[in-house]
Amino acid sequence: MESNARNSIKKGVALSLMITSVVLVLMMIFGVIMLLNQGNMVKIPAQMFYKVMTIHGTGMIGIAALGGSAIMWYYLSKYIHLNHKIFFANLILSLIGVVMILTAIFGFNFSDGWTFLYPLPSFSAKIYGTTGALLFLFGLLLLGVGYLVMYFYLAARLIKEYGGLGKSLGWDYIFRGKKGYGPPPAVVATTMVIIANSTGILAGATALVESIINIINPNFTFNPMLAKHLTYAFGHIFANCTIYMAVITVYEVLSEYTGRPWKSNKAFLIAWNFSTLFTLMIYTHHLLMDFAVPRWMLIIGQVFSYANELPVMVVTAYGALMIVFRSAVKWDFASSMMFLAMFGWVAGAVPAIIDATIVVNHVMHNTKWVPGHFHTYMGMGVVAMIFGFMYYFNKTEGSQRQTGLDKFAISIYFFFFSGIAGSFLYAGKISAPRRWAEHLPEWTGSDQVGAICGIFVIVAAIIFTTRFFIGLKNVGKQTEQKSLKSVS
Ligand code: HEM
Ligand SMILES: [Cu+2]
Repeated sequence: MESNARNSIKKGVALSLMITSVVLVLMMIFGVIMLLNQGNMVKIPAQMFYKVMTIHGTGMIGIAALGGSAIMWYYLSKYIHLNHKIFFANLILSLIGVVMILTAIFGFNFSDGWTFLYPLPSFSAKIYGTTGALLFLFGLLLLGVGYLVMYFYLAARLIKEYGGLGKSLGWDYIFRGKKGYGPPPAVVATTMVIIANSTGILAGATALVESIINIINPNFTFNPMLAKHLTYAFGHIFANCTIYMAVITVYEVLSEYTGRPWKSNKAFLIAWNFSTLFTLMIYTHHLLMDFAVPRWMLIIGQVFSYANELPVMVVTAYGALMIVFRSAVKWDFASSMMFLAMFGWVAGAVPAIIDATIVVNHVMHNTKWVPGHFHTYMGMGVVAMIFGFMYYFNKTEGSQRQTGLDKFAISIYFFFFSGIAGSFLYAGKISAPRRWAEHLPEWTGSDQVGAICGIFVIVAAIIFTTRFFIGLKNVGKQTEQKSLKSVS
């Protein structure tokens, strides 16, 4: 029974990873198309650029969340019993949402960006008709509902197993002096994500419903500033949580490869508690340019943005160094990816910390500096963790064997992704604005460098993806053999 349930989860995880890797490649192609256009190497109509930008942003964030969820389910199901139907329910709702979003963009000209900032969707509904805007907003809402169902289910499971979310965040050890180690890191991280992301999604759903009502009946209007708060609370938290789900595989892979368990000591638990709190507080760094926002809120946004990722990043990076130090770690695709992804995450946080400073933000926030920051931590952090996990999963459940091609692809991926991120940061430094289809001649050089790097990154991603699909052939057989072994 138990191993059957886990097998169904593995199948779900394999399916999600297949979808994730293919969509990643497609979205990367869209990314290169944008750069080719900005760099005047290929010309597409401006509206097409914004459609591509909308699908690239929505698709990338969505797929990072899907890949992260696959990681979370795979490891969490090692510790507690999970019902695979919930995982599939989220997957199906997500896919329906994605089809609606694609139809909105390419069938009905919706091109407002993934952040759907009110009242933009209402404006575009007036220009291009309500169908596109409504399809997009309902599609996102459906995605959000899928995730909420999944998080509420996981919350219920953790409460049952550990006696409360406080307990699964290790409060017994932090506040009540309980000795020993807290729940497994996978459980701690999942609890954090449940709390933060449910809050974020509820905020986002409120903003979505507001927009939908406004489009259906324009007499209902809403305070745009409140809508911006809700929208960015959602956007910030949802994007952030992708890494908090994906990082679970760093803990698991490094501890397995070194043969040293990654224990939740007190520092680890405290760090995750702080990050839970800070992640909820700091979205106001997206509103630093809005003079109507109370000053104290902006100060919270600034001060705690500095502090936000630091605790978890520090315990994770330090923990990763310590667990590997003088261990007999086997360096293969998975462990190297995890290690490099730690570097990508840390490197990506630096420009964010700079940007979260109010004075700098006024100059930098609408430049390509910001995409420079999040492409670093998402591309070389989250997505690298997902690719690393794909390899680990395949090696453990399928038939993946390391080859020279894999090593080559890893180097290509990191080298040229640094090129993309560097070209964005440089464009930010020379004041190229973000989200502009047309660039001035002095900016196009950085776009061209970015586009060329992007092509190499796509090549690496195609290698990862093809290798993953080929290795998956044996997933069923291997698990059968393994469960036979565990029976006998
Ligand atoms: C080959 C890799 C990639 C390339 C070439 C690429 C390129 C781009 C470009 C040119 C933009 C628009 C920048 C501007 O504002 O002018 C962009 C935006 C964005 N990208 Fe990427 N990207 C890549 C990978 C990724 C990855 C891996 C993620 C996340 C998992 C991601 C998430 C985003 C998001 C969220 C936006 C913001 C869209 C918006 O402003 O509404 N990208 N990307
Ligand atoms: Cu943010």
